[in-house]
Amino acid sequence: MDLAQAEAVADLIDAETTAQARQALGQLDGRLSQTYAGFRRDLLKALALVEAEIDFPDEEVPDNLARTAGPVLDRLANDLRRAVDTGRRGERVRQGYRIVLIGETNAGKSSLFNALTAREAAIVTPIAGTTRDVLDADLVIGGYAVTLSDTAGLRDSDDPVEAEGVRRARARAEAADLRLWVRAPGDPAGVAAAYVRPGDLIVATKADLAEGRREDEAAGLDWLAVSTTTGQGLEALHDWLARRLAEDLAGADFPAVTRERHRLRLTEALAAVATARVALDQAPEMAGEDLRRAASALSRVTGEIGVEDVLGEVFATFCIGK
Ligand SMILES: Nc1nc2c(ncn2[C@@H]2O[C@H](COP(=O)(O)OP(=O)(O)OP(=O)(O)O)[C@@H](O)[C@H]2O)c(=O)[nH]1
Ligand SMILES: [Mg+2]
Repeated sequence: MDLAQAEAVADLIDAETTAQARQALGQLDGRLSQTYAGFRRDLLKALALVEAEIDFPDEEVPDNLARTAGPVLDRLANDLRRAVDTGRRGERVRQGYRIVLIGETNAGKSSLFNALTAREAAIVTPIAGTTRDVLDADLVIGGYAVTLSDTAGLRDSDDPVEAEGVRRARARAEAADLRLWVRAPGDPAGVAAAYVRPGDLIVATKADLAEGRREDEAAGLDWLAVSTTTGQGLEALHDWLARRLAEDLAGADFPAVTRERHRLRLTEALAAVATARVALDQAPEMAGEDLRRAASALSRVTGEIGVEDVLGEVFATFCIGK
C-alpha cells in the first residue's frame, strides 16, 4: 500500500456521503496511484533520454538524444495541467462544496440558512445588520457534502464589528464554489452584484410578500422565488442545488487530486517540467536536474523514483555497456 492508498483508508473511515466513499474506494483501489504511475513513466522516459546523452557521451547513443524528450515532456505537461485543473472536483467531494449566502441586510439570508439546515442556528430579526459572524453548517445534498455559510449583509458600516463581518462575508463569497445571491423585494442590484459570477443563483426571497419576477434581475443568472414563511420554492431550490452539485462534481474520470497535498506536489512537478522543457534546447544537463525535481515532487504523492529506476530505463532502452 502506498501513501495515497493509506490516505484513502483514512478518507473511507471519515466518509459521510456516498460520493466521498466512492472516491475513497477508487483511491484505495489504486486508481489514483495508477494515474501517478503514468506520469512517472513519462518522466522516467524523458529523464533516460537526457541522462543517456550526458552520462554516456562516448557510447553509441544517437546525437541530440536529449532533444527527443521534447514531445514526451509536452504531453506530460499537458496531462499534469489537466490533472491540476480537474483536481478541484476531488478536493470538493472530500472536503465539501462551499455554498455562501450573500446579499443586502434583511434580505432573508439567515431565514434561508435556517430553512435549508432545518434548525434555528442563525438569529433572525427585522433589524438590519443582525448577522455579523460567518455561520457554517455541514449538509448533504444529493449525496454530496456541502458547507453552507450565512454571512453579514453587505453594506458600508461605521460599526467596526459589522465592518469586520462584511469583510469576512466578502472573503467567503470570493472563495466559494457557488454564491446564492439572496434578494428581498426592492433590494437594489448593487452591492452583491460585484461578487456574483456566471453560474451563481439569485434567490428571490419573501415571495409571499411580492409575487412574480423582480424588475432588475441580473442578466444571465438563474433565478428562483422562495418564501421561508410559506415554504414556497424551497424544494425547487433543493433540487436546483442537487442538480448543480451533480454537474460540478460527478464525472467519469477519476480525479488525480483529492487533497491539497496532491495538488501542491502536482503543481510543483508541472513547474519543474516546464523549466526542463525550456532548458532542453539550451542546456540538457540542466533539464536533467529539473526532471529529477519533478520526479521527487510526484514521488512524494505515492512512492519513490530512485537512481536505479533511471539507470534501468537507460540500460533497457539503449545498448550501453553490452
Ligand atoms: N414575509 C417574509 N418575511 C421574511 C421572509 N424571510 C425573512 N423574513 C423576515 O425578514 C427579516 C430579515 O430576515 P433575516 O433572515 O434576519 O435577514 P438577513 O439577510 O439574515 O439579515 P442580516 O443578518 O441583517 O443581513 C426578518 O424579520 C424575517 O422574519 C419570508 O420569506 N417572508
Ligand atoms: Mg442574517
